[in-house]
Amino acid sequence: MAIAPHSLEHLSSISHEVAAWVAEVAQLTVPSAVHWCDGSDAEFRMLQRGLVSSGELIPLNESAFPGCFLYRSDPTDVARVEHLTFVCTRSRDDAGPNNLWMAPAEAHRKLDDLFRGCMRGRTMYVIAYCMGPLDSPLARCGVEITDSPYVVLNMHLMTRMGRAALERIGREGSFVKGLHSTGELDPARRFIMHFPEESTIKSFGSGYGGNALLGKKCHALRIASWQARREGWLAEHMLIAGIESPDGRTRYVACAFPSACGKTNLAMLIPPASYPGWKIWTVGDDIAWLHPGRDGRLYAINPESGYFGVVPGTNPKTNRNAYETIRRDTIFTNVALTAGGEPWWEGLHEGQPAFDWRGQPYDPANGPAAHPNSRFTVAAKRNPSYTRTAEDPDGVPISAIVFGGRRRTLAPLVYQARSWNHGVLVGASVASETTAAATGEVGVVRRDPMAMKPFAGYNFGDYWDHWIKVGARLEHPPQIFHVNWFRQGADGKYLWPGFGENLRVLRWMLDRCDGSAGAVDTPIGHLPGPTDLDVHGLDLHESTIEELLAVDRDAWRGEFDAIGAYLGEYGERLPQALARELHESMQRLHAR
Ligand code: OXD
Ligand code: MN
Repeated sequence: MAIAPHSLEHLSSISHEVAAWVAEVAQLTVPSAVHWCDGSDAEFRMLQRGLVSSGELIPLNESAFPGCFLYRSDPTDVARVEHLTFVCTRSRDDAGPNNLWMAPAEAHRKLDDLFRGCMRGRTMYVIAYCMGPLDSPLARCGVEITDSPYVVLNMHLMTRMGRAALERIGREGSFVKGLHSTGELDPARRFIMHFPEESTIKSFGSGYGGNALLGKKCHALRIASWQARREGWLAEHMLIAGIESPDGRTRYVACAFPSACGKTNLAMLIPPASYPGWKIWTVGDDIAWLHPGRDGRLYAINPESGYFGVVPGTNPKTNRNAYETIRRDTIFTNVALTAGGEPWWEGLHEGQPAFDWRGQPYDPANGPAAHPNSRFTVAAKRNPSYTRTAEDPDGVPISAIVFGGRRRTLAPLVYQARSWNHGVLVGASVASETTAAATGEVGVVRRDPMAMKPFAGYNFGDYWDHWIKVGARLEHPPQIFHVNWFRQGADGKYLWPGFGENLRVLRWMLDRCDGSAGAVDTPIGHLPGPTDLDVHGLDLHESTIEELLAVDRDAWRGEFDAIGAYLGEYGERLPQALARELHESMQRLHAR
């Protein structure tokens, strides 16, 4: 078996450490061949052709969807598996109550037993990748070893991978090690293990995005959040968008919403007709790495270079940019198929499904035609609202941080935190209804601090402390807000029109950052007063606006009791400053 990098033989800078680790993994997993990915388009097409001939990738209607393919995953392997995802630190307390924990030695033993000989008869792919622009000092590299060519194709779209990343690793010497095998896709032999102290990930038994594209959640959030704490920055589950106003200024926001709560839609928002001269630029739709800059502001890079977005619901009204982006050079996973070989999903509002996501003739009795967590993978540059600033090595300056969740009741449309530390409390208090992005019950409210519950690679108590410390270093910190686009009336209908109209709310936030918009002070923060939010031209009854901006003190007292109980679980690790914010919020709520 050849383990020397054929296609990369002219590369003298392959680090000894990468080569040694690849040899060690090959010895454990016994592949029949080792392919060092060079990241070229020729390689991408070659792997695509291979998957088409094995029947794993289905070419879609070439005239309507040029360069697009459908991939059907194993029906048991369609989402992240939080109940099988572990953080393996020497001390259990470092992983915290927010993570499942296993002792590193035990986790290595368990996983190495699974990996032993698992690539027999398969090719092992070595993917060197860079999270962030290749020339950015804020970017970090990793190497994923996988036996899944589908993973290679996705990593090609989602990261800067191949030769250039390998060269950077050769120069820097450091990289995150990610070992992945689909195994037999047996849910009983599926684990996603993180060893932050060793910058290592081991993932076995799943081919699904968040479990298998190790640059994404495993590296760019779980391992990176640990590295970020050590190095003084933040790795967050946030979109990054630039908002250009008619005066030509572009200001950037970073927004943390739980999975499948509209980050991609907001990042690609198209301003409504009533907002001429406004434009939204997409820097990222899922992950932000935030660094204090020398000028006292917070700067963000998007470590990814593609989107792995939720398909259902995408249509020209909800997200025209995404709808257009995914009409070419896209990998669809688990969508339905029309008789004409076009992809189909619920909420598309055109065409008819002929085959469901499992490939069975469509029968509504079997549930949705497309899986609710079906996905598109596509390069970010395909997006009409893509901006070159996504390649800026220094990142973009952030004016506002926005937290949000999916709440039928309670949380108003928008409110602003009083200060950075109060904003950390607002973020730590995020709760949201669960979605199909993770295996488990859907629609149950759970605490999801900073939308990072599934992704923080260490104890949330230490994480909030780190947030507070980062804030203290910022002379010009972003303002912090909370939004809830999902508030429903008694009839179960959404109160706020959402989508493009969300720009009205973003505008209020930016005006608050400038000090030019009004607000009323409430116990939970600053809310727009009746005339502060631009609702001109919206078909919204005055009472609906009142409901959207109402703060029900009784209900919030109950909420804060629940927040207090939740934060109490972090015991001694809960930072004093956060406990103080909590106490002061409660006092305000109980004041007459
Ligand atoms: C994602 C997720 O895939 O959050 O982005 O699950
Ligand atoms: Mn996500």
